[in-house]
Amino acid sequence: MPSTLTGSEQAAEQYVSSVYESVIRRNPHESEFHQAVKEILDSLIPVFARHPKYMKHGILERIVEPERMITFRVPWVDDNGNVQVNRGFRVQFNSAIGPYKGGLRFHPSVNASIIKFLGFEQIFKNSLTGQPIGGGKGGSDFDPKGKSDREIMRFTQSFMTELYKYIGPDEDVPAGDIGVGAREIGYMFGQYKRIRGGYEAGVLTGKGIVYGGSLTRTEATGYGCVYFVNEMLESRGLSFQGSTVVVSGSGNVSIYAMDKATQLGAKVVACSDSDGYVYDPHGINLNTVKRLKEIERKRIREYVDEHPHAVYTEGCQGIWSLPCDIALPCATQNEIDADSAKMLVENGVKAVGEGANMPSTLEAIDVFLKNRVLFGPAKAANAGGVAVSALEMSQNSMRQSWTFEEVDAKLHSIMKNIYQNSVKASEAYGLPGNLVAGANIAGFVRVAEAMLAQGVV
Ligand code: NDP
Ligand code: 2IT
Repeated sequence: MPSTLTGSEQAAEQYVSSVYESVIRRNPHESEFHQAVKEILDSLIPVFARHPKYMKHGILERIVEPERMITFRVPWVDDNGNVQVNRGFRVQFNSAIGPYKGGLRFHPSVNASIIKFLGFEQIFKNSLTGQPIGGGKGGSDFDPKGKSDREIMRFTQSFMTELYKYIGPDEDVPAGDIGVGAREIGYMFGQYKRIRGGYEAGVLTGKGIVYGGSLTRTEATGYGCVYFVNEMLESRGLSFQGSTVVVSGSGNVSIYAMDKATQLGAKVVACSDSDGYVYDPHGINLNTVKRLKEIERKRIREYVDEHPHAVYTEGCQGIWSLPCDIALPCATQNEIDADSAKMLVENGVKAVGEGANMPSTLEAIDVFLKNRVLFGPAKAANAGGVAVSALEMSQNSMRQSWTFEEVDAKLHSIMKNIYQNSVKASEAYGLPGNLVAGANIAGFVRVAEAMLAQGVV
């Protein structure tokens, strides 16, 4: 078939594929990082074709290379007196538009590839929020499951005893992610404060309300995701009202996505954890999930003990076989593959909003876009969490705290802006309806302009 690409598009495509090949060569065996890079790079071909200046100044070669990648030993003593050793990570990916900002993940699957994919995504997500925050991410292969509270404290203190050297309110500001919530942030803040000998409230976000946290931060990612999906639905005259929703996961993002979807009149019929999923035809009882997960730290299978009409199924993948109008993947990366995406489409899904980071494989995204499913990509749809983290930093700098309603209103307007900017960018490059491309382009251009202005650094 003859190529329909113009000369400048061909040049851009060649340039992008040569950068992608070098990423694979220089970062072998990092499949998640390759996947995140591929998604962005493919979207940027029309941008380079139209603006060759970004190629000339090596923006892409620089943006795929972290400014700094730190790995460190985290030794700690468990409750049986045994020495345990975990590995800690922090990638400081890009500081063109602000201090590095991004969460910390504690999960046994954490490795350099996972941290780099998350840090890379964070650059563009943070840019989309319109806030002055660069991209970073960190974490450890520590598994918090089954650990006592004292073990969690000893581990997080040891982790911070190394990490503190690299972070600060104007340098790098971590927050939570999988396995890191208010409890872990509290212990890390305490240790940081003790080592530094000063009260630098803005060094971490997701703090407790009594010591500098922001109202609405706990809810922000899940609420923001639903606000974003709501914008997509409205563009086709649809709404959450009366719709059936399936939400994977039962952690922070999932719980508050379920909360807001329910507030907007939807019935959430299923949620999950890494063991399996529950289906409740009456609608998931959120008070039960919150108590089981936020307080008792139990498994989702225990939901059916209190709601006998609900059904628990072992294995988390099967949740995507449930018919629904709206699917919100809020657990982890690559949880929706092409087969799951096809099943969702066959069952009539109208919208997918990614609360988790990179929950859909590249093949699954193709299935959604080809079938004209409204698709809210992670870096746009889940940006509400980090956006409110940036608002927490602002409040800390001003030594003020805003009300829940004030922060929620700002979050809502940020999510609307992200939606509109993504739509505009997709249309400007001839890809209407493709918010994957729109979000990638809008996020990229702001960072690229800042990098151009700041010279080759
Ligand atoms: P939590 O630790 O609070 O919850 C994670 C949930 O996902 C749990 O239900 C967990 O089940 C499930 N899960 C984790 N790993 C897997 C896995 N490998 N397979 C199946 N299920 C899994 O984390 P969050 O809610 O904070 O994070 C969820 C997702 O949202 C992540 O992708 C995160 O990067 C992303 N995100 C988080 C933000 C935030 O503000 N917290 C902001 C933006 C994105 P189990 O308990 O069994 O492990
Ligand atoms: O993936 C994410 O955006 C987060 N885990 C939140 C990061 C933050 O700094 O609030």
